[in-house]
Amino acid sequence: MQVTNAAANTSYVSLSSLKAKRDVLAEPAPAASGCGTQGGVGKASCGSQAGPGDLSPEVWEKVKNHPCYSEQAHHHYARMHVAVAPACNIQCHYCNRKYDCSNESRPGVVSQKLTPEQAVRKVLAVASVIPQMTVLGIAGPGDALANPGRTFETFRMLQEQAPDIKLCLSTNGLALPDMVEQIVHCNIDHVTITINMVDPEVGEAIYPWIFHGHRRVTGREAARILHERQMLGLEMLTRRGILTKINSVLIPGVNDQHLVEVNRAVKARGAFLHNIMPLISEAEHGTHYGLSGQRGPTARELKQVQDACAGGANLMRHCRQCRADAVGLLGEDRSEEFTLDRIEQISVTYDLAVRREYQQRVEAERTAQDQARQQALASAAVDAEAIKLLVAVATKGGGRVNQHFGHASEFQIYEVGAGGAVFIGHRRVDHYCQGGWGEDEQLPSIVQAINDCHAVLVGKIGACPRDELAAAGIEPVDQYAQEFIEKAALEWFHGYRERVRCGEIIHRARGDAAIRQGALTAAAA
Ligand code: CLF
Ligand code: SF4
Repeated sequence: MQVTNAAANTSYVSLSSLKAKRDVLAEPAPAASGCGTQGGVGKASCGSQAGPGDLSPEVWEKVKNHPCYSEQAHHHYARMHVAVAPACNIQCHYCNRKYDCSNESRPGVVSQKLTPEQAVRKVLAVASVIPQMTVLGIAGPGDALANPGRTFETFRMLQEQAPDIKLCLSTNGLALPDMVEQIVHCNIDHVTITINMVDPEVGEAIYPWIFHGHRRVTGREAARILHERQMLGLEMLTRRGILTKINSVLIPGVNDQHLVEVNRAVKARGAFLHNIMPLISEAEHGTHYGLSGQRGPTARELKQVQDACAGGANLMRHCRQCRADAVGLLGEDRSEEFTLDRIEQISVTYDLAVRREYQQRVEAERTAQDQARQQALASAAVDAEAIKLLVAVATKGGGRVNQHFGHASEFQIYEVGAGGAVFIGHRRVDHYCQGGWGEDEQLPSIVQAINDCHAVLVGKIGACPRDELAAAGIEPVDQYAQEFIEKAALEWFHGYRERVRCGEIIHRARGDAAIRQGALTAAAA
């Protein structure tokens, strides 16, 4: 696959036509987009890897404990979704309405659709059990803004009862321009828009129809209207100071070469982050793409497109494509603990002081993690060698290497070089350990999932997987158990480089890896 790097602000809607519409909008607030610093290995950037030194105090306040908007925060803070929005106003070829919204959620039937009252009760129950839950998102199972009554009523009631919880919503953008004032009124600080194209010719291969202006519109006309509404909505949010994240589904052969253009177009309109996600298209989900054989990208293809967007809108790389009723840290799903039956039995004690105290402890841990990373960088002798490689990490959260290899349901992937260790993604796997014994049949699929990595850092590992990983050329490393991830990755890397330098080993590039589809659903089954 070729990915062009051409910067293109050539989106379909002309800025002059947007300007005419904009003139009727409210007085603009300062744009909320990040600063212009560039990301790179070992260097903080605006967007998901930014720290307090990279952002204005107001923006940092909004992102510091939002697990999707801050990569660092996602190790420590949780989000939850409430499934109050069942309807949708468009059709995407990667979606089957029996399943969660594929653009924001892993396919799998939403276990329970909730009324706003049930949703608020659930949020308060979760907040009293999980003090690190800081964000409520509404992300389906349809489109949040195609169900405005239920969506805004949920936010309004929650804001009254739990004002410290950040409010977040996800939309396809069709209804967005009509809803910006309500979004502002409800104090919703974070909005995700799924934008897969800025050219209706590309769009008509993704969207068979939309429902707009009391009628169903098909073909290129549907894609044109959707595109214009998405761009207008994004600009309106930027002008009102609301942080926006753009989700794009990477569909090989359809929009893979086009997403660089999308990235440039959304950056020009003030998007804070761009999240390029792999298409999920297993045939059993019953989507058009799944049934017609449209494949998702490999890990390398995904990374190539993400890397080609460097210099444009800042990228989020830690998305877990979570369910519309997900609860917990990204990558874990505790929704089963909070079904309607179960929350009836939870004594809800929403205590702001307890939550604040817990979050202060988390902040102290984050500071220690940052200091450990800085020390590891400072003690590293920088040389001219350009070795850069990937390592997989087994972690239960907290930013530490603290998961047994056999218990990992995902591995976090870091790109490590002389300048630092940067999170670039994750790979879902089935547990190797099945209740006390190793499941050898799982091992090849785990190796396939991290096949592009030179090492896997784990809290602990058994002899059998250790040997098989080594045979596949992936070094199993357990000597950094309980250490902070970046520090551990850098220390291992410097040892690796020394071994290369003294001729003990030869550095070789690794191959591609498979992105596992639907693994969370499989694990939960
Ligand atoms: Fe939910 Fe989305 Fe808000 Fe996050 S998820 S509405 S911004 S609180 Fe996050 Fe989940 Fe990825 Fe979405 S990991 S699918 S980006
Ligand atoms: Fe499905 Fe979401 Fe697309 Fe609507 S916007 S069709 S719910 S993926």
